[in-house]
Parts: sequence; C-alpha cells; structure tokens
Amino acid sequence: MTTRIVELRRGILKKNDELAASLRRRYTSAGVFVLNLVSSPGTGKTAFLERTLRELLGQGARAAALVGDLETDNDARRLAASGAPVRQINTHGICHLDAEMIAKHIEGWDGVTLSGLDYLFIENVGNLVCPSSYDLGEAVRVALLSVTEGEDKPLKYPTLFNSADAAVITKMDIAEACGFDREQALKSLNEIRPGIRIFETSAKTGAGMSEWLAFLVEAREKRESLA
Ligand SMILES: Nc1nc2c(ncn2[C@@H]2O[C@H](COP(=O)(O)OP(=O)(O)O)[C@@H](O)[C@H]2O)c(=O)[nH]1
Ligand SMILES: [Mg+2]
Repeated sequence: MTTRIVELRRGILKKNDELAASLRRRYTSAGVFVLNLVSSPGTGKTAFLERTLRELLGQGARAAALVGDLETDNDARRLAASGAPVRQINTHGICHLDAEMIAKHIEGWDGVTLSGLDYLFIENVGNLVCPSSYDLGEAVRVALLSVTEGEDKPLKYPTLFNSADAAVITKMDIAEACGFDREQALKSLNEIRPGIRIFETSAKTGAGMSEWLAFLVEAREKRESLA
C-alpha cells in the first residue's frame, strides 16, 4: 500500500515537472521573467506583491500576477489595485498551485499574453510544505518570512527554504515590537540555503523595496542575456 502511494505521488510530480519544463520554455521564448512567491498564510505576500507591482508599473515595466487561494478572489482584488492585470486561481481545497493550473490560467486571460509582459508573478497558496514540491516553471522562487513567524521557520521547513532562490523578510516595520531576532533569522536562512540573497522589507513603509526592485531588473536582464 505504502509503495503504491509513493509511486502515485512520484507519477504526479513527474507529470508536473514535464509540464513545468514546457512552461519554462514558453516563458523564455516570450521573454517574460516569472517568479513564484511562497510562504505561510499571512506573511504578507499580497501586500509585498501589490507594492512590487505598483512600483514596477511606475517604472514603465509590464507586470502581471496570478494568485492562488483555496477560495475567494480577495487577493486578486487587492493586487488589481496596483493597476496590473491579475487573475485569481481557486484551488478548492488543494494546498498548492501546480503547473497545470498555471497553464490553464495563462490561456484566455483577458488582454494578457506572455509576450506582452516583462514580469509575471505567481502568489502561491499560503503553505510552508506543499508548494515546495511543485515547479511552476519559474525563473526565481522567492520564500517569504515575516518577523512575527519565528526565526527558526527555515529550520523547521527546510524544503521550502532550500528550494528558494531568494528570501524576503517582511513586516520589518514591526520587527522591534515583535522582538524579532534578525541575526538568528539570517543565520537560519543561511544554514538551510547558504548564501541565499535576502531582502529585509516592509510593504507598509517601503523599506528594502529599492534593493528588491534592483534585484528584479538585474535578474531579468541576466536571464535575457542567457536566452
Ligand atoms: N505592519 C505590517 N503589516 C503587514 C505588512 N505586510 C502585510 N501586513 C499585514 O499582514 C496581514 C497579512 O498580509 P497579506 O498580504 O494578506 O499576507 P499573505 O496571506 O501572505 O498574502 C495583513 O493584515 C497585512 O495588512 C507590512 O509590511 N507591515
Ligand atoms: Mg495573499
């Protein structure tokens, strides 16, 4: 019985990986830089992404977002306030986004084509376990951690953090009030993913956003030059 469950799981992941690889080829040929944002619920993904979209659009970049949640279109409505095209994906009980859901929602997206975008952000379902196993074809996976969550979360959920290419610490404006141990958080992240690029941000005050935006532009240009 255990063997069959493991085999079924491997089969699902293999199918996802194949579809993700074909999505990655599509993103590359369209010239769109795709990022997958993962964290627990409430970390501040939507607030951080809304600010990111607003600032990118302000710089003249073309950016859009897909956002996953079990139910509701609350986050899509919040993100759309940035002025960017946004599409909600409701997973109806599934704890992560998969490549098939992304492929389906890229099709028939009103007024949006991949080749018309510079950046596509995917806000994953809030969960520190399931999203780590599902490649969405992204160029960069970003793990977010807020100052209220506990500095040891990277150690407790290593797969999510060690599959990430960059980490964002959110809600730095309330770090002091929460007794956030910055050194400990940086140490935990580095233990799990040595040398990972870390941004210390606040969607509320805008702290750390200019470093983050510079990283986006640079990472996208680097990718374009390799394509
Ligand atoms: N103080 C503060 N609160 C924030 C910040 N970012 C998000 N929040 C709050 O944290 C809660 C969860 O944010 P949300 O963006 O919905 O998180 P998500 O579930 O990861 O998408 C909301 O009440 C936000 O107002 C921030 O930078 N500073
Ligand atoms: Mg959200």
